[in-house]
This record gives sequence, structure tokens and C-alpha cells, in this order.
Amino acid sequence: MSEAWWKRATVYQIYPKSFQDTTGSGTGDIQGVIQRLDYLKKLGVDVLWLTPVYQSPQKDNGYDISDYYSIDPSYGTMEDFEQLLEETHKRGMKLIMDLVINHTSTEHEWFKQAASSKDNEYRDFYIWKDPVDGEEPNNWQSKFGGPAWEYDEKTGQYYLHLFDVTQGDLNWENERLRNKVYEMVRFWAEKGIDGFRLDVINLISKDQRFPSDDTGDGRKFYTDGPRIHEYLHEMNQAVLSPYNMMTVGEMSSTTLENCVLYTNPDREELDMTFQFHHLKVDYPNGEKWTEEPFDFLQLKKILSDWQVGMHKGGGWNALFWCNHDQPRAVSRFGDDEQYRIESAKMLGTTIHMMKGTPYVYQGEEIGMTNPKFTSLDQYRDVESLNAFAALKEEGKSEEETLAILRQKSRDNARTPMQWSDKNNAGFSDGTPWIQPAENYPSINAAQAVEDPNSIYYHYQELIRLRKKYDIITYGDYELLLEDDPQVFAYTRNWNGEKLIVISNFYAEETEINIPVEAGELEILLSNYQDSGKSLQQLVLRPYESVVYYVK
Ligand code: TEU
Repeated sequence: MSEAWWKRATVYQIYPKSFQDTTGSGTGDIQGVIQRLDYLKKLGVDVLWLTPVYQSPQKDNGYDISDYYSIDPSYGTMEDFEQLLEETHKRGMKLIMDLVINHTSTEHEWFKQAASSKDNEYRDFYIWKDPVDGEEPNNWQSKFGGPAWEYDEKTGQYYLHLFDVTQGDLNWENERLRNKVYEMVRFWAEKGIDGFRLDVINLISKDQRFPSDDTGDGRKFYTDGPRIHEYLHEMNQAVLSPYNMMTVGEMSSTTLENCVLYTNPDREELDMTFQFHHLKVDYPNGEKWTEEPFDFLQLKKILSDWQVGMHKGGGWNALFWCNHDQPRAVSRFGDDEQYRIESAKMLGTTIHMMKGTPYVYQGEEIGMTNPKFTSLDQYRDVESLNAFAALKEEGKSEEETLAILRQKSRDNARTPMQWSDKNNAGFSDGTPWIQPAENYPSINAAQAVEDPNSIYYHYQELIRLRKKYDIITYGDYELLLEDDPQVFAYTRNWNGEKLIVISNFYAEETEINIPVEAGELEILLSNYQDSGKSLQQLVLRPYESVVYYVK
């Protein structure tokens, strides 16, 4: 079998709402993406992933779709989309779209029909249950806070919504619904797009007993649920494989065992998966809404377990530090002030040299940071607003609550892309839907492109190295210095070649001995000019990160 092209590819995630506004509306649009294609081409990325641009009431920024077949007017028209696709392909890049099929907006025609009466032919496209003792059918919780069930006065039943109350969960048990979904996937595939990122796809199969969860919030009854592998295989055969779609599944609270099953090519389900365990190392006891430093040893262990486990099982990882739901990586795992440049490069190196397909989230390539919002009215995200209310209710002060949002809010990654030091960071001539981070005069793409030592060129080099060295695609992975509280070091091995990747995750200098026998070391990449060339008594400066190659 010929090699899958996406194994050597790097993907760039675009959150169009915050990327580039061309109309002065304050919201980014598709023409804005077209305008910036040359910047992305120069960076060297192979694939663009566009988060949802379908028609939507925008209660969850487009993850609440009211029509899968049209483009939301705030982003432009179908012609704009077709132009984007053509211009992307013209530059030798590919385009994948978001596929949100766990739920639709309650404004979707299917939902409106379904809610109109109990015997409507669309009723069974969603999940309706009778009240139990006058209350919710079970104790499952919404991921955005509160119960996962909403009572519908008109028909006297509850519908399930694992996310916002305006995002009704689809009933995948219904074959007619599944076929409607496949029909829609075919529509986009036939338009010529190159693949999909499948939103919370491991939640689509629910335990049909809908039991209450005495030890949790219900997730164990719908995460990697009973028929999930069957559904994915069915969709793969119906509409993914026939069109050669690249697929990356976003997996909520999944397991390594399941991700091997999702992505081992023999099973014909998906190509790769996003998992989030390494992004919960600053959730003490699983609690997101806290202000905590991350647990570095746990971070190393989780990433390493996934590297080794997916390799062993023949699966494939999507590699990433950030997306539109996460705080900015440099603010979270690096230093977003004094060592911003060093630590942003270090983080890029650490993840890009692993086995899998790397994803760069817009602005990561210039080291964008969390904004330092100080008041609730600067936030837009429904999850953050709900969390604020819940934390206040628990008795936390406004100040404490805002400090937590500053660290954890999804809006941290949703502030406008910083293009220049001009008005609104060059994002918009109007009033941006969300304020730009205050540091755009010094942190912006125009400046990065001018500076040969910028983070942008470091990422360009990481992408180039992946294309040049087979070992980055194929090599196995071994963690070194497992217990070192400050250094993340690993090797990749393939065909007698070796890569040694060493990163200091902290601002303190440290001296290490790498337990590897190696002859002459070649430095492929470093974030300092003159890194040491010995594996013994190697001194690492603040956030220093080096890739050695040994033949
Ligand atoms: O996110 C899935 C998801 O569960 C999380 O990323 C969630 O936002 C976070 O863990 C909350 O702490 C996807 C989309 O990426 C997200 O933007 C959507 O809001 C969500 O699905 C619903 O479609």
C-alpha cells in the first residue's frame, strides 16, 4: 500500500471568526482566509482545517449548525467557499472542514420538525425521554454545566444535549438519520474538499438504557459508546473511503485502546485522533476551573504512553498543544514574558518531533499568548460564562473567578489573529467581536516574517525537517530521563538512524547526562545559537531545546 500522504503533513487550524475580517463587520470571514493563504503557504503547512463556517445561530461559535448545506452569511457565501477551496488547491495545499454530527442547533429544520409533535417523522432524529418522577430522565450533566436534559413543554418530554441547550444530540440509532448525515458528507466530498475533523465523534453512540451515573456525570455511558466502532466503520465505507477523505476524530475523554481501534488502518474507521489527556495536567482531580500549574511528570508520561501505545497498536496520533478550546500553549506550558520566544520554539520542537501528524493552531506560529482580560464583559464563550456563574455560586469572589478564567477560558485562544501593530492587530477595521490581546504591537505576524530568528521560521523549519527525514514519520519513540522534573528528552529510532530530542521546560539552567551511546552528533535544530554537542554534562539554558541526529 502506498504511504498515506497525511503522515508527512502538517495541518494548520483556522478559526475563521478570529482570523481576518475583510468587511469591517468585526468578524473574520472566508475572504480573509483567502487573503492570508500566501502567508500559510510560506509557513509550509500542507493542510488547512477550517472550524465550522456553516449556517449557525452562533451560540457556540458555529458548533451549533442550523443548515449543513449553506455558509453562514457572517463568513460569506458558497461562492466564497468555492473560491477558497480553489485558491488553496492552487497553492498545493489541502482543505478539511469540521464535521459536527453529534448534535445540531435546535434551529435546524430537523429539530424544529422533531419538536413540533411526538409523531413527527423527524422526532426520532433526536433523543427524547419521558420525565422520571417529574424530573430529568437521568443525572447526566452537560459539558457546559447543568443537566444534559431540557424539558419541552409542548410535547412533555426532555431532549438530550451534551453541550449547550441549543445543541440537541442526534440519535445515531436511527438509520434514516445516519443516511441523511452520509448524504451531507457526500455533498462536501463532491465539492472537492480533502477531509474532515469530526467533532466529539466518540460521543455519538449512547448506552440505550440511559442509566443514571452514581459515580459521575454520565460520560461513561456515552464516551466510546456501545456502537461507536460500528458507526465509524459504516460511515467510512459509505462516504469517507470512497472519496479518499483524510479524517481526524476529536475524541472526548477517550482511551488509548479505543484510539488504536479508531485509527488502525485495517479497521477502516478514521485516520487519526485528537485526545486531550495531556491537556488535563493542570486539572487537579479532573477539575478544570482551578488555577493550577501543570504537572510536568504527568505530561511526559501521558504523551509518552500515547507515543508508544499508538505505535505498537498501529494507530496514528494527531499532535497538538492548542486549539480553539484551549488556553495558548506558551502561556500554559512555557513563559509568555521573558522567555516567550525560547519557550514557544521549545514547545514546537517537543511536539513536532514526535510520531504523528502535527497541528498548528492559528497564532501559535508567532507565539500568541493568552489575553489578560480583567472583566467579565470581555468574555464571549458560553462555557466560560456558565463557569463564571457556577463559580460565583460556589462562593468564589469575582477576582478569584476572573483569575481562573484568565488561565482556563476557551476565549484565550479565540482573540483575533495578530497580523500587525495596526489598529485591532490588523484583524478588522470595525469593532472586533472579541478584543485582541493587548500585546499585539510587539507580537504580530508582520514582525515575525521580518525576523529570521522568529518563532514563525522555527515552525517553518520543523515542517521542512518532517518532509526531509523519514525517521520523523516512522521512527519509534523512547522516553529518556523519565523522572527528571525539568527536562523532556526522548529518542526516535529507525533504520539505524537516531534522533535525540531534548527540551528544558523551565527557566532554570540544568545539567544532564543523556543515557545514549552516540558517535558524532549533528544538530538539526535548536532555539539557541550555540547548543552543546555532547550528551554528557550537557548544560541546558532556560527553555533550551535541541534536536540531535545520529547516523
Ligand atoms: O469540543 C469538545 C469538547 O468537549 C471540549 O473541547 C470542550 O469544549 C472543552 O473540553 C470544555 O472544557 C468540541 C468543539 O471543539 C468545541 O468548540 C465545541 O464547543 C464542542 O465540541 C461542541 O460542539
